[in-house]
Amino acid sequence: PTIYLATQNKHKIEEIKDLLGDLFDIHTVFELGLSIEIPETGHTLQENARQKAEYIAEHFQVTCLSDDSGLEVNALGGRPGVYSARYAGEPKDDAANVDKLLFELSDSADRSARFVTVLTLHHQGQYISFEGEVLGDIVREPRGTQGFGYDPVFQPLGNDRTFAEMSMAEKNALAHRARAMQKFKSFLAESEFF
Ligand code: ITT
Repeated sequence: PTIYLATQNKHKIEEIKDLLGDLFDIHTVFELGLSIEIPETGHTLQENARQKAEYIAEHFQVTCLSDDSGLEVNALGGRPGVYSARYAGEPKDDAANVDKLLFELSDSADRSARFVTVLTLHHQGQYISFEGEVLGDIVREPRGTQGFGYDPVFQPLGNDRTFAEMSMAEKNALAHRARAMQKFKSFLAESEFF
C-alpha cells in the first residue's frame, strides 16, 4: 500500500523510512506540491499529530502518517514538550534550542527527561495514534554529530552515548519514534486495515 509521510522534517522522514522498511510504498508531502508548513496549533503532541494528519488527509485524500515529537524535561516542569521545535523562538533552529535547553538546565542536578513521539495514521477517514517514549538524561555538553534536533544532548537511560553518537540503526533500536513505530507495526499485523 501507499502511504504519505505527513511531516516536513527530512530527518524524521529518513528515520521513518528506515523503520517502516518495505511495508509501504512511502511518499512524502513534498511530492504533493505542498508549499506551506503543515499547521499545528494544538497544546498536546496528540492534538498536533492529529492536526497534521487531518490537514494532509483533507487536502489530498491520501493515506498518511504524521509525527509529532517533544522532549519533556522534569526540572523544567515538562518543557519544552509540545513546544520543542520552537523552544528558542522563530524560525525553528535546532542548535539554538539545544543552547537554550543547556542554559535553562545549567544549575540543575536533575537532568532527567523523556522523549515522546505520537504517530497518527489516517486511512479512509479513520485516525489512529501510536505513542512511544524513551527515558534519559540531558548531558551537560553536546556530543556526537549524527541524528538531529536534541540528539546531541539526549542520552537514553542505561547508555553512555547520546543519540547523536549512535548510528541511525542504533538509535532506531531504542528511541521514542521507533517505539511508537513498533506499536504501529503491531497494529498493522493484527488489523485488517490494509
Ligand atoms: P514536522 O512538524 O514537519 O513533522 P518538526 O521538526 O516541526 O517537523 P515537531 O513539531 O514534532 O517536528 O518538533 C519536534 C522538535 O523536536 C523539533 O525541534 C525536532 O528537531 C526535535 N526532535 C523531534 N524528534 C527528534 C529526535 O528523534 N531526536 C532529536 N530531536 C528531535
